[in-house]
Amino acid sequence: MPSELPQPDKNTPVHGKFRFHNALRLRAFQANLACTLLLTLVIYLIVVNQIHTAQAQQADALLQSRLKEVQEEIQGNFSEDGPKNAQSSQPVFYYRGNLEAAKLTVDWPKNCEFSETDESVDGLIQSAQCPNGQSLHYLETHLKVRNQTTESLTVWTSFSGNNLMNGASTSDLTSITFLIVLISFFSSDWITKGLTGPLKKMAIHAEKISTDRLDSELPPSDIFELQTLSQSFNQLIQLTRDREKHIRQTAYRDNLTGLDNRAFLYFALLDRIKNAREPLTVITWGADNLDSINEVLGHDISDAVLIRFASKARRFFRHSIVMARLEGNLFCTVMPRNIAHRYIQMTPSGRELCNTVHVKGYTLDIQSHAGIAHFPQDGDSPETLLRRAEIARQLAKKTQRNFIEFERKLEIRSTRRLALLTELKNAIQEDQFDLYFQPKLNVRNNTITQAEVLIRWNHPTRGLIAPGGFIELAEQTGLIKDISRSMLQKVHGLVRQCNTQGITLSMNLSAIDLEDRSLLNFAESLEEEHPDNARFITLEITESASMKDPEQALVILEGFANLGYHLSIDDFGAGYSSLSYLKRFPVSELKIDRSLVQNCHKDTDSAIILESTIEMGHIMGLVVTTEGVETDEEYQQVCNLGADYVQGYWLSMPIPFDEFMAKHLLGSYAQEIQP
Ligand code: G
Ligand code: MN
Repeated sequence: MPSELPQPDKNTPVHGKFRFHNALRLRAFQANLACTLLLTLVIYLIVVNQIHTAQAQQADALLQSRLKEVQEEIQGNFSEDGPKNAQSSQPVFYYRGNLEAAKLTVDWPKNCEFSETDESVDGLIQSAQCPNGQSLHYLETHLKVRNQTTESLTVWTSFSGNNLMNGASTSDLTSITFLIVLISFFSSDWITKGLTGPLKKMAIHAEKISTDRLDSELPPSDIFELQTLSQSFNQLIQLTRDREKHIRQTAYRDNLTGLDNRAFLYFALLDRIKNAREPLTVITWGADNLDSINEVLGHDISDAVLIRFASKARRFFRHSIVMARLEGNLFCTVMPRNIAHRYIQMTPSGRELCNTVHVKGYTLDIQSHAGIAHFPQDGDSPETLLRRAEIARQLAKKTQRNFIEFERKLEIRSTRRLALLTELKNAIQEDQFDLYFQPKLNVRNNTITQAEVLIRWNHPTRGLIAPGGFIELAEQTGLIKDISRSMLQKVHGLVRQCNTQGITLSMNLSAIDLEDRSLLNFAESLEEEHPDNARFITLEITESASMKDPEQALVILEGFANLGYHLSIDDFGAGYSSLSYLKRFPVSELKIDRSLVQNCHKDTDSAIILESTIEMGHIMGLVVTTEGVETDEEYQQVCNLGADYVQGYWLSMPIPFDEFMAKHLLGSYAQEIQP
């Protein structure tokens, strides 16, 4: 499924990681450095202290042994500048005199600090702190010599003391610092990697997920916190996955029928077109009479019909790639062309789609017409293919064909129609319509007392356009209502003038005019302006128009009849008819279509049909007019078969009002004088 989500910038996460990695490393390095320094300091202090203690003990031992030596010496071989200890690397001095005197000798270290409270106790080692970190240990003792006199003896030694930096050279310090930095660096790197490794994995997965790969999950981690993070993240992914699934379902599925929807069809078609693996066929079709089902039986039934209709279609087009409801009652399928070809060959009748469905006790006949467009020949984008299939479908619907395959000329037609529609709207605004008049001959008394008012579009560039060229479009777009209104108004405006010449007028109504009360309401308003006019006007309703919704039509027609209008059934015999309904309409005239008049003088069957139709009209108490009489022979025949009125080119083409009035006044219709 193509995604419209913005793709993440490939560089961003890399930079992000890099920065994150370095920041973490710097922090770890700082922490490590501080810790290592502290640790080193503590160790250093302990070591120094231990060395010092050891040195002090050694110094004390030396002092004791020296003292012993000197004592033996004095008591034996006495010498004033007694020998110095030659065995030890550390010099031990003695002085035959008391401590105060010893301090004056050259060997006594200078500027040593003595504890004030210390008093020299006989034979007890004392200590003092001297400059350069030297420690001084000394003792003073009294001993009896041979002459039994008591002599003072002072023994002392000094050694490097507990001064921290004492003895440490610059190179030692540099090495230690370098070592500390090195240890800090590698340990921080190790820690950072331990953390960024799993984080990096997480980031890669997160990146995958952000590029619409919701199937991946974050890997488990040995680090507790990361494990928790990873679990939370996976829960989040699961949630997003569920939500996405739901969104996809609602975004790409038609809720009512369970088929795909337009968006899905669009994407799937686009995908197939991009890959261009095989020729495709797009088929659109509709449940065309659903509107009437909706109106008569309500939404519930029409929804149920759609569901049944959809499931039938799904079964029928089971080889389709996509099967979608585009909107309302419109469906579409996409399938490989060779398969579609088999369907088209196999089901030329298309009855499988136009079918009866049984819904909630109703048996309903669904009318359907299909439009077909092929990829690549008819277009290489979903929009074009759908539009062209739709153009073909519209034509199939209009011409009552089961299906039509798109052809170039259909589009030209539809473009022209679009242009015409704009022009038609304009024509209504500017009233570019002229009235033409076609007289009717009363064959019983050979007089002209009626004329049918016909509309012509006086197009600024295309010239006069007959109703066949625009009425259908006007009906499909509802513009016919405006046209009928203006016609009715114009006809009302002419009634008085025609009336003085003994002529009544008739005009055509459209099926659309019988669907709602708007024209009837307008007629009522005209009644106030032109009272009593209506009885000089006949409204012609085509048979099929009145049949579309006979009940509604009946209400409207009765409304017109009540206003005084005469009503007439137009084009009778041209299509499907229901006499039982016709009988219920308050009509007074039956106009028989040219298709029944044609050839009525040539073949017997036609004559029989025409005759019985005329007779039927008479039986129903209607005045019968035969339309489209073009030749003398036809005229003779319709007269023989009992028609009351004759209309057609034989008598006159539709002509402009002035010409019509002039001819009427002069009585110059050649045919009028004929028997
Ligand atoms: O449906 P209705 O009868 O209102 O149709 C009238 C149309 O029939 C007008 O457009 C008119 O031009 C056309 N028409 C009138 N008389 C004849 C005729 O004798 N032959 C043919 N072919 N058309 C006619
Ligand atoms: Mn007519």
